Amino acid sequence: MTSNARRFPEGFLWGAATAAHQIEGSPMADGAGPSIWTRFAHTPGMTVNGDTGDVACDHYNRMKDDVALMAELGLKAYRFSVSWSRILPDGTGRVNQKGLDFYSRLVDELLAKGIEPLLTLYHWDLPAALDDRGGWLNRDIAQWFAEYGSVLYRALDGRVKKWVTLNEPWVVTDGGYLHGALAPGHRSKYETPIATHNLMRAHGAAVQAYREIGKHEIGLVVNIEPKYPNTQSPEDLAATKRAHAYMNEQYLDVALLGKYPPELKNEIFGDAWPEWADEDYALIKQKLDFIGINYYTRSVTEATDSYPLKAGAVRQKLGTYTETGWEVFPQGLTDLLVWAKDRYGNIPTYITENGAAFFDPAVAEEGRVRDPLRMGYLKKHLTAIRNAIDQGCDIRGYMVWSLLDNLEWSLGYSKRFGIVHVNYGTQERTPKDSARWYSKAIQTHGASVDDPLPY
Ligand code: PNW
Repeated sequence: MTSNARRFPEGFLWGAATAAHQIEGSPMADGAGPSIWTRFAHTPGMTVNGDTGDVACDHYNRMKDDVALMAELGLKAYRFSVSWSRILPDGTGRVNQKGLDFYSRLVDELLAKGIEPLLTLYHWDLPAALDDRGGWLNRDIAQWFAEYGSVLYRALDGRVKKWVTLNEPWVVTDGGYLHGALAPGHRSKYETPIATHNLMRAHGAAVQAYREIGKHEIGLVVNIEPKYPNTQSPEDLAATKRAHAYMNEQYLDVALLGKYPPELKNEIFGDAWPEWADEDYALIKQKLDFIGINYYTRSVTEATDSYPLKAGAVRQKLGTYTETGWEVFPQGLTDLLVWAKDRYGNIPTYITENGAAFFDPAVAEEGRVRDPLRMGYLKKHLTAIRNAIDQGCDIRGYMVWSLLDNLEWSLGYSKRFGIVHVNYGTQERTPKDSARWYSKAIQTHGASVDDPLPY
C-alpha cells in the first residue's frame, strides 16, 4: 500500500542522462572541429587502455534507435549535451549547419516520442581551437560561450524548454586545472581559481543571452558530495568545512548569492586567489529557473596534508562501495537537498545525475543482465529523494546516470554506469534488469519504488 503522501509530485520528470563525448563517437564527422577531449585521449598515457571517444556508443549514427529505446523504456525526459565544436568548429564565428542539424533531429525524435529534452551546453568538451587561445583561463570565454549558446537558443528554443549552461564546474576545474586527470590536464593551484571564475562568468553571460532570445527555463548543474567529519576533533571539523566550501558551496554560492565562500581565499588558495571586480559578481549572479544536482556519494573527511585542501576522505569499514570506489550513501542525498533548500531557498531542483558503476555479469543467453546492486542503488536513492520531498524540498525530476554504458572519461570503457548494457564490439544494446525496474517505477509514478526488489 502506497499512500498519496509517499507518491512523487504530479508532473515529476523521470528520465536518463548522457553527455556528447561519452556516447556519440565520430567526433570529427560532418565538419566538426576537435575538442580538448579528442586531443587528451589521443595523448599517450592519459586514459585507461588508451581508450578514446572515436567510436564510443556510436550514438551519432544510431541516434534514432537510441531514442526508440528510450521510448520503449517509457522515459519522460532525456538529458544530453551538445558538442560545442560540432556547432562552432573554431569555437566562435562560423556555424557548422550539419552539426546543428544532428541535434535538431535528435530533439525532433524526442518530441515525436513524447520525451522532454534537457539540453546541457557544456559537458567538458571544449573546442580545441579555444583551448589554443587559453580556454577557461581567457576572460573572453564568457563572450565565446554566450555566442555559442545563442546559436543554439535561436535554433532550438521552444522545442527545447529546459536549458543547462554548465555541467559540474567543480569537476572541470578540479580535474582539468588542479589535478590534471581530466582535459586539458593542467596542474596549477594558480590557474584553478581563474578557470573557476571564468566558468562562472561564462555561465552568467549565457543566462543573460538566454533572457534576450529564449522564453523558457535555464539553470546550472553542480555535483554535490556532502562532507561528514571522521571524528569530532577540531582538525577534522575544520577540514570538513574546507572540503565542503571547496566542493559544494563554491559554485552555488557565487551563482545564487553573488560571493565565494571565504574559506577559498583564507584557508585553501591563499595568494593564488585573485581579487575580482564587482561587475564580475553582478554578471555571475543571474536569476535561475532551476538548479540541477548530480549526486553519487558522500565523503567522510579527515585533516591531512593533501594539496591544497589539507583534507582527505576516509573509507568506512562498514560501507558498500561501487566500482569507482564511491560509498553508497543515500541519506547523503536527502541531507544535501535539505541543506540546499535552507541555504539557497526552495528553488526548483532536478536530480540531473545519479547512478552507479558495478561489476555487471555478462549478458545471459536469454538477453538479460542481472544487476541487483544497481537496482538497489536506484531504489534507495529514489526513496531518499522522496524523503526530501516530504521535508518540503521542491524536487521536479530525476535523471539516471546513465542511459547507456559509455566512455567514463579518463577511466575509458572500464566502468559501466548504464541501465542499458552496450556491447562495444557489436554496439548491441541490452536493457539491464535495472532498466526494467526503472520503467516500472516510471509507469507507476514511483509507487513501485516501495516494492521489494525482485531478487
Ligand atoms: C559525473 N567527483 O562526473 C559526470 O557528469 C559524468 O559525465 C560522469 O560520467 C559521471 O559523473 C560518473 O563519474 C563526476 O569526484 C566525476 O565527485 C567526479 C565526481 C563527481 C562527478
